[in-house]
Amino acid sequence: MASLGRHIIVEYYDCTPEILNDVTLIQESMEGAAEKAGATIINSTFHHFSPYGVSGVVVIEESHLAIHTWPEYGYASVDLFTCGESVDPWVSYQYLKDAFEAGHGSAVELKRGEMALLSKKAFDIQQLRDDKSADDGSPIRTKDVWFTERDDKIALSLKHDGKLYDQQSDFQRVEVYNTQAYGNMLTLDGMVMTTEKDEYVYHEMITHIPLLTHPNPKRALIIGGGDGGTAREMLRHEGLDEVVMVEIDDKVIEACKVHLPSIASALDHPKLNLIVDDGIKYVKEAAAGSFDVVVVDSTDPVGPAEGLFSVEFYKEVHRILSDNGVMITQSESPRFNNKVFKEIYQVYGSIFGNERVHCYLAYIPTYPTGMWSFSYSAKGDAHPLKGFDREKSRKFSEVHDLSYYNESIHESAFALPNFVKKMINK
Ligand code: SPD
Repeated sequence: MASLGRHIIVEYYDCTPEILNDVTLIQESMEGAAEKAGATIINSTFHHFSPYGVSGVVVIEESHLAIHTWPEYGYASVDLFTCGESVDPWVSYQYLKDAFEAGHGSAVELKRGEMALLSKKAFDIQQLRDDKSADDGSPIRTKDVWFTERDDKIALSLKHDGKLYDQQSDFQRVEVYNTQAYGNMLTLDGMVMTTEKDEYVYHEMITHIPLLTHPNPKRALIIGGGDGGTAREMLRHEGLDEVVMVEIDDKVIEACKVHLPSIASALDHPKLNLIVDDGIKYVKEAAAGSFDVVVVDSTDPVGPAEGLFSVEFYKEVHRILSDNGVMITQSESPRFNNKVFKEIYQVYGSIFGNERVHCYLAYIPTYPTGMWSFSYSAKGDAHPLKGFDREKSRKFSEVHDLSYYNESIHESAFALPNFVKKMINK
């Protein structure tokens, strides 16, 4: 053998974009390519990036296979590096070409570690031996597959054991991952929406703050909220006569009923009027003064939710609120989406009046930066803190065995750090 290793640098063009964006499929294909070529896998690590792209590596006893994909260009760049005689990297090359449905592939082979240029050094092999192997001496195989949500500066990664649901709806890509730390997790267009283990923070905070401070809420409206968490929390309030929920995407409802049943548990509740339609249209057509509480449980302001962040929409929400009505929205992260965050509060202030708009915070580990905000805008005199009935809130939290909300959290959530106050002129 003339060299220690063979390194094939590969380009795959005109591949199927959906395949190149599917982290699980790519991880399986890369592992399959290693096995087919006769390699012994030790570890694999794969990341999906939001909105597109996968990077990963399979470490084999005989070196590694690495990949980076650009689904939007149908392009993948792959390194196949093997050493020894037992593995043929060209077998992996052909295997991956088929797996990615590449229209065209090109590859160059480099010899790594030319024997003619090498000479053996003396060293104590015992000291270099890795003790992380099984009793029989074989390496222990591990696998890491990661979902990553990121912008160009910050990323949040969650390790998962695979995807349970994956559908392109008319509006967005709906996926459910089985994460190791946070249980099943819903993502829309690659952005984390909710997870089984920390959903209670968001859903308790978006509902109980308005419903425990509005003087007498009878009719409530949820715009979005297809996972069902907001409806589940609202329906704990027995004084409500009706909760209307308008979700645009029936695939979100379907995915959550099957894979996030603890969150979707109230979607068949008799007091819930669940409508699959465009929330913007619903609000436009609703009668003036017809709701006491409106909760906008939206995704981030991209894709189908964009219109839910417009001045026109909020004016319509203001119109359909009753005299004492309260609008609550998820208002993004002051740290992550600071531009949107500022704009949101300017718009609410211009519609409801700045003194009737309040911001509160909660800590949600699976959202970018973990610091998340909600807005409370009152049409009339409802106020989140003035006249707040602590005892009623304490009892409510105790009776329903809530996991995040209680009377002290209610009050302290409105205490804002100075940098947040400054951003929204409070
Ligand atoms: N970046 C995450 C924003 C998610 C807001 N909506 C979550 C829906 C939960 N019902």
